[in-house]
Amino acid sequence: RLSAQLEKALSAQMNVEDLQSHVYLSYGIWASDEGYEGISNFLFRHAQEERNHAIKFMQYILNRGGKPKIESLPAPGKDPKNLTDCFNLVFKHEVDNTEKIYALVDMAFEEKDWATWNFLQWFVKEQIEEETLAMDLIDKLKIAGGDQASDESLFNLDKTLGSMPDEA
Ligand code: OFO
Repeated sequence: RLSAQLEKALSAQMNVEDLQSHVYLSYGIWASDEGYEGISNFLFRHAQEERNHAIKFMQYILNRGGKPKIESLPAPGKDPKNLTDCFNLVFKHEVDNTEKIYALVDMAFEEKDWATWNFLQWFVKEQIEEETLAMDLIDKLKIAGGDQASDESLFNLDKTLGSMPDEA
């Protein structure tokens, strides 16, 4: 069975993943409103992934005899100022989340809860992928010309992101 400390920490992370999902939904709404349908679609799919992460935490806590607690979530915060800001924010959210996952890994290690440690390895790997993906977004936008990009390059970038395959 999970320790009370890990149960609480994993449950808090479940809520963090849900908040991430809301943040990406809000960025997706912003992007759609700005006319970037492909980028919006990409962000909405990413929001769904974060939701799935929350469910993974929920299910794991239940499987280990714990009881996850759904908390009320703060509002996602301000809209991005432009696409560069949007992708930088996505990267920042992922880096912050990686730190949270590492803190959980540390806690599982301290407690010698190897089942939880093993469960968390999926997220360690996932975070590497998500940080790489976010850096890739930033690079793609830079190559397109950043916020000074022509309509044509933005149109192409929007199309590319809209058709990027789903992840886990
Ligand atoms: Fe993008 O992070 Fe979940 O774990």
